Amino acid sequence: MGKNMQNKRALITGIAGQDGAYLAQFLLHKGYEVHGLLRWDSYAQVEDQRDRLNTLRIDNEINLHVGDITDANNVTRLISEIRPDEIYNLAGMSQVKVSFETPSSTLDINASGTLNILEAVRNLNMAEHTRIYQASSSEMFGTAPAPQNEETPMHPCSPYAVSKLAAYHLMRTYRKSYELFAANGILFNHESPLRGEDFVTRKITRAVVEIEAGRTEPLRLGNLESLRDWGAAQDYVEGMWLMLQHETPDDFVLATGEAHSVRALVERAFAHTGIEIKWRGSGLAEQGFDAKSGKVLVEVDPQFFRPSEVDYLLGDAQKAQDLLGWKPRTHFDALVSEMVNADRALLRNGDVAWQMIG
Ligand code: F7E
Repeated sequence: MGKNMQNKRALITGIAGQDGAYLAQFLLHKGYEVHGLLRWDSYAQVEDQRDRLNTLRIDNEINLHVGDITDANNVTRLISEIRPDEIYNLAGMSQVKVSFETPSSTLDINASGTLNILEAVRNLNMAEHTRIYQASSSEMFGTAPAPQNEETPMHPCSPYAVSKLAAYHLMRTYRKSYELFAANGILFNHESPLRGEDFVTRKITRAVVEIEAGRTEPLRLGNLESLRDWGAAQDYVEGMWLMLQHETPDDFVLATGEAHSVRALVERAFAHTGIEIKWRGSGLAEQGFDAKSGKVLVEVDPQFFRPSEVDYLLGDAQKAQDLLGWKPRTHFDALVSEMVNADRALLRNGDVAWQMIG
């Protein structure tokens, strides 16, 4: 797709991820020329990264570049060649549990990667031309009491959260020091049928449809008590865009204002297939079973616990509503139903992968 009347050009790092794909789709609809960064691991990996863009049937409409945000030279060259009006930095290591295993690379990708983008825009004297969005995270609040908003002091408790908090402060520092248009979107959990299967929502919806189709292995999960504010990714990418259209750069929470436990998510997803889950036992011995057949469908597995857990995230997105006119459209129940239905369709099409789910 070429330039358009509006002539706006966006660069999305992390375009292969859930948010990258939906944001690309959203910006294409708005008439943007969309550029996206794919990480180089191997040729096969680069091809795999097109999966979500293929699913949305937009991969031919995007200018894809191979690169790496941890490579400052690469980032500077790409930004100077593309000269984007808007950069959405969605690239990152996004798995909180994995960050405990790979803290150094997590810091490198999430914090130094963001710094590379800020420095490139500064050094190329593009501060007046280019607006930057940073994918900050509700995980930065950590153990801070709920509900959390832009004023809540942050108490991160994972390498992931610390890396995101560093990037958040770099954005604020560059905004103040160099008058860069640098906006942080502090997004609470947001999900969709394109969510990776290692996040709890998608892990649950996939397992539920597989169990419905005859899988006998129970679904194994970690902490059933954690509370999260789960919204829909497609609603949230619109909020990212709105932040860069605002007259001044600022920080905004995007959230639904409703929290549910992992346990409630399990119950809701099974309910969608007509199964009522009952619980017995406690701690690691707790089991979820089918109220009708008595079959054990859910077990607790210590391998899915984290060294330290964020118990309760519940966002207050009043500021985004007041200043950006942003509001989430999708309710939790509808989101879970949509994800279960999408996984059913995938399964019908022969995409059986329950051995991948732990
Ligand atoms: O975990 C619990 C787990 O991995 C949600 C990322 O997008 O949102 C996401 O981070 C909760 C946690 O997401 C399993 O302990 C129980 O309390 O789906 P999750 P997350 O860690 O909240 C934030 C906003 C981000 O920024 C991140 O990038 O579910 N949980 N059992 C489990 N979680 C997983 N993954 N697998 C389990 O078996």
